[in-house]
Amino acid sequence: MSFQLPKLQYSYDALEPHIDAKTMEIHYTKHHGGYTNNLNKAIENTPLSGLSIEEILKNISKHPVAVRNNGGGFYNHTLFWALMSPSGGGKPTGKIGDAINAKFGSFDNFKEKFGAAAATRFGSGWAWLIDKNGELEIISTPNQDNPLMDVVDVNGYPLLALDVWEHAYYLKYQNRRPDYIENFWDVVNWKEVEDRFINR
Ligand code: MN3
Repeated sequence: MSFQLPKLQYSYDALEPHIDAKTMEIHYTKHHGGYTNNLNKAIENTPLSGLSIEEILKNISKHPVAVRNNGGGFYNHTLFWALMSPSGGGKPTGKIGDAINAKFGSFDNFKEKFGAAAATRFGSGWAWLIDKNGELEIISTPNQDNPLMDVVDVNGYPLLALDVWEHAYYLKYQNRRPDYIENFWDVVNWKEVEDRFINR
């Protein structure tokens, strides 16, 4: 049994103008597709074959670097696509909206802190909103590491994720990562974030 590239739930141009169609197509087919294929190659005929991705990630320090990079890439992008929607944006409401206000004071404060984590991640990586033992926290990770891995500084359950690798934005935004981050807020699928928060 091998991992499958999950079907994208919207068309490549669905997140325009915030995420352009060409970036979406290359990011999904080439990058996510590549991580998926290379993960399968890395675990083929090993004891990891047949484990869930979460089971693999939680003990990632024990596995080869190819599993860390491609397993992270597989998981992170699967999550990232689901966390965006053509009908996304706006402010979080319900339980997640309340939790964000309680922790960060306001949605604007939260956006500023999350945006700073994304903007200051040097080189390639991700910004995250996580649930750490019932407490919301903003972190960032390098490369394809994520908060489920036993190699990162702060572990938790990922609620929101933003890919800040150049491949995620360079075609449209070039070096303007802050503009990409600002546009991300217009496509965030808060319903999905809340579902993750409630069912964590
Ligand atoms: Mn990416």
